[in-house]
Amino acid sequence: MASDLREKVLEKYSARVYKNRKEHVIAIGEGNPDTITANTRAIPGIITQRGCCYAGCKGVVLGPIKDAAIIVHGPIGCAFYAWGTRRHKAFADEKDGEKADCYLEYCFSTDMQEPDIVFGGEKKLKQAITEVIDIFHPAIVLICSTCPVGLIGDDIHAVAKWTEAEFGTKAIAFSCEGYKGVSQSAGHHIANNQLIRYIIGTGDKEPKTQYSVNLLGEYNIGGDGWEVERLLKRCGIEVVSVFTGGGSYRDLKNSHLAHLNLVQCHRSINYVAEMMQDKYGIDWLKVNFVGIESSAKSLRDIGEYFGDEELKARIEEVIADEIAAITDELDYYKSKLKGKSAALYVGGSRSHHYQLLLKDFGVRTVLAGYEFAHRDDYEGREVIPDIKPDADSKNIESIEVEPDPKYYKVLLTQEQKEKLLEKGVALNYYEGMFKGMEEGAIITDDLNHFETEEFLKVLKPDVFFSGIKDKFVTQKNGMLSRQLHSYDYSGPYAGFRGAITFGHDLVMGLYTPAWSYIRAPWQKVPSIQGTLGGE
Ligand code: CFM
Ligand code: HCA
Repeated sequence: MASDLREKVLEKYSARVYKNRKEHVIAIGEGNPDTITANTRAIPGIITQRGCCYAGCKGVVLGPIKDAAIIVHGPIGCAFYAWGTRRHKAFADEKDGEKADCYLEYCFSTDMQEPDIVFGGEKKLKQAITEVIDIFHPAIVLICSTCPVGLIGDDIHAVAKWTEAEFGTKAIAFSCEGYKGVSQSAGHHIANNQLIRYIIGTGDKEPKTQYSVNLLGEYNIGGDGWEVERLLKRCGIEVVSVFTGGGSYRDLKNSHLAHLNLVQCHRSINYVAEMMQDKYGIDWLKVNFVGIESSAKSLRDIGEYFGDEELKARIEEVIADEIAAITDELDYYKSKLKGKSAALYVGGSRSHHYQLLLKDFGVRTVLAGYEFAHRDDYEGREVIPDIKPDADSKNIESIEVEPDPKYYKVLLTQEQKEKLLEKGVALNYYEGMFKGMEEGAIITDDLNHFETEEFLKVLKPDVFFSGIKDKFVTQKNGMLSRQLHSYDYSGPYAGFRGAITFGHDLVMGLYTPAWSYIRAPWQKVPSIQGTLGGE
């Protein structure tokens, strides 16, 4: 039983750690609750796989904006981490027949040193901004702070104001010090807040067609965003802006003029979707372009939303054509993958989305978890526009940084829901990870290194999908590892064609079992073994 396997892993902890972790590790079914504790502090001393607030703000949400000069105010290591590791891609746009500005190849930083910590770093930040503007003339400067900036109190917001007054260049500051919140998630929120405050709504370029969308939470990892855009364009749907993979300040400015927001990664950008709904009345639709069934469903949902018969017919044609083009390969990869099992551990949405793609190939998920997701990413939720917080409700969910009462969400009773549906109020529905996972599978929130190794030993999946931090220990234990953050430099995996690339990569890995032939150093040479201390 999955519950027994869970106990086998967790029982090694001290009583205090056990009590904490058992709320984050849930065996599906077997009479267990379908609720989980998430988005709480990692236990000190435990090797979590999470990142920091700065990684979520600068690395994830802002990093891909190609025409912004993003200056990291902090040590160069932080600047490098959030520049050179995440695999978002972009092309410089054409502007007046020439290549427009694209700064993704540059890593701008104040390279903070000890004297800056002692005497303050604002002077150095102003110097860096002056140099960037002199050399590149960017349309916008974004300033991101790292931990020491918050500790010494440099006022980056005042420096942003100074930049605008001194050079007439738009500048926005992000107080995204790494230590804020409990993970990357706080950083997403900080980035989202500033985007809505200072960028969205500042342009006036109207969409060219009546079916225009923004693609939210699509970061173009391995070219996924390009594949999704290709599909949408084939259907006759205009993409106004992409938040933020391959996206630009030039386009984000006009995003409030689009007809609909499509949300791919809900975790990192739900705040923008909801704030745009509130401020500009733009509805949002949760989509998922990972997986064959999911991609088809997402396109159909868009057609339903616009309700135009011609558009719906075109969407059906595109789906049929895309599927016909991959059928032979799909059948082949299915025959190779059917019956295999997988474990997935990624940030905040892929561990759910990729289960659906694996299902398309007949691969079972035995364990899945998120680094920094919130309860709704696991349990699902319905978002009702314009419902103000109800003080008596027991089910109020809050956002962890700068809570704004307007964005508190109330989970409704079935009766309330039906009433709203009768009135024709659209419910934005977000499925969550629990639904669709099989009885006996295990969900792990904030999976740590110890649990990773132990769960892989007891569950023995054929492949572990995760990130760079746990890749090598997985391989050294003789198991196939595939990275779901960077796709191990393959991709795109989105859409119909992407599914085939994914199937190909997985078959290649599983049928080349090189890692099972190696013996890890600790298996050859006796090493000291310890046990976790109890209380
Ligand atoms: Fe969204 Fe992402 Fe993810 Fe995320 Fe990330 Fe990423 Fe991820 Mo790495 S925005 S939550 S903070 S889908 S960087 S593109 S792969 S952990 S599962
Ligand atoms: C981040 C970025 C990351 C890290 C990937 C990994 C990404 O969280 O700071 O750990 O392999 O996708 O690049 O999630």
